[in-house]
Amino acid sequence: MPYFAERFDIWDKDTSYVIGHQRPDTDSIAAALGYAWFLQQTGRPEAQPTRCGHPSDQTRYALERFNQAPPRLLTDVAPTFHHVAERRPPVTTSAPLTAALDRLASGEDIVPVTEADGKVIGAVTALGVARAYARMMSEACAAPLVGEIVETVQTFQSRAKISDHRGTILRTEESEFLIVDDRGFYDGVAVQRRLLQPPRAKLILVDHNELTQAVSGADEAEIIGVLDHHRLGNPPTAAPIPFVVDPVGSTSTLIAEHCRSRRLTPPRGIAGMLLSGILADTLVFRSPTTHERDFDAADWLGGVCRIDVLLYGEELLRSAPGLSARTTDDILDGDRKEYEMGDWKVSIAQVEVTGMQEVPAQRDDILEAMNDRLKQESLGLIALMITDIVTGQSHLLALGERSILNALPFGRLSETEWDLGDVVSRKKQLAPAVQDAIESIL
Ligand SMILES: [Mn+2]
Repeated sequence: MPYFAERFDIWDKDTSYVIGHQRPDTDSIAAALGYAWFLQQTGRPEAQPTRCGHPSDQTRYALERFNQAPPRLLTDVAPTFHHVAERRPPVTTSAPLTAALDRLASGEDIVPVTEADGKVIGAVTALGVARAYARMMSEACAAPLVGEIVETVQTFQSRAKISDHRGTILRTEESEFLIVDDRGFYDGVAVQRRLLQPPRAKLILVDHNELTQAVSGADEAEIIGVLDHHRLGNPPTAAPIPFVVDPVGSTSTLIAEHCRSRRLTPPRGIAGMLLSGILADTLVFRSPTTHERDFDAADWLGGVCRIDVLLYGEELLRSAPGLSARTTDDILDGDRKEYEMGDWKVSIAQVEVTGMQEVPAQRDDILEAMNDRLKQESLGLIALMITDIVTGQSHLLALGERSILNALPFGRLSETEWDLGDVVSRKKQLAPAVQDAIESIL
């Protein structure tokens, strides 16, 4: 499974990352690929598609169908020590002391010292030199090598987040620190003044605009653009940014429209992914979130990639494996979103099935796992919306504050299950209904 052979990657300050929400769905992945392509064509060559979670089975089906690699994984965008490391050349332990003295004299507080292979030993400091000089005077010995006067100085790991160490950085007397990688090899020197104002990752959010749904560390990044179709919950920005939130059926629709208005035809793979994003988010136009513009965009994209839109749509929806083939964690966390409603944190997961008969065998396990998350995440409500994509009907499993559960405006089937009828959209139908229920009991 090549998608999971992933390693931690540090962000680069010269790249603009086009990134979807956590636990990405097909629209979120498609939008990252499609919008990064669009930006690259329109004067932002530094735009790069990214994701902050694993592609779902459905998304992987679409990626394979259109021969596309998933966007690059970026799990955290907080500034790290690596981002401020100045690559001053180190001196080795066997070098004469004069190699370090000139550098101290020219204003460096610490001169990094490594073994010949680059492993960090410490640093030459003015204090270390003074001590060595005093010893030389009293014992009349020869001028020492660097290795004989090296001092231990405050050292940080390249990948550590600066924000996790702000207290130490502020309290310490020193103003320069050594930065080493996981294996202890030299990465650079960090200066306090730079640490207090590190560079920030540039993010263009697609398919979401709330920080609670964004990649970890987004609160320390610079949001330079938003393209979305969800409710507003965005953070304030320091400068004005391009910000598009348009209530159509998918973010992919907005990207297709951007391309058309600039007379740009995406390559077949990108067009196919954008089409997949529209079909997945609108449940092949059955969701009430569907807009006339989604049909138009899908029609155009279908032409670009020469595919029967409706036929492919059904194929895509059915590509998700049944409940029994999935783990409880995957069912619950595969597509779960968190909201602030009233004074409560509310988490709503969504899963698609091809028949409600799949539910009973899984119900107890799912409820138990929901109960764990309810406690661990201090939620007021956790809910799983189960949508039958064949009939367009949904059920809801929910646990949480009794007052919220009692206020839910749906037919209650049991203590923990509701019949939602033809409600199929979390965004347009379920989440607003839950929000109203919570406001009604405040
Ligand atoms: Mn979407």
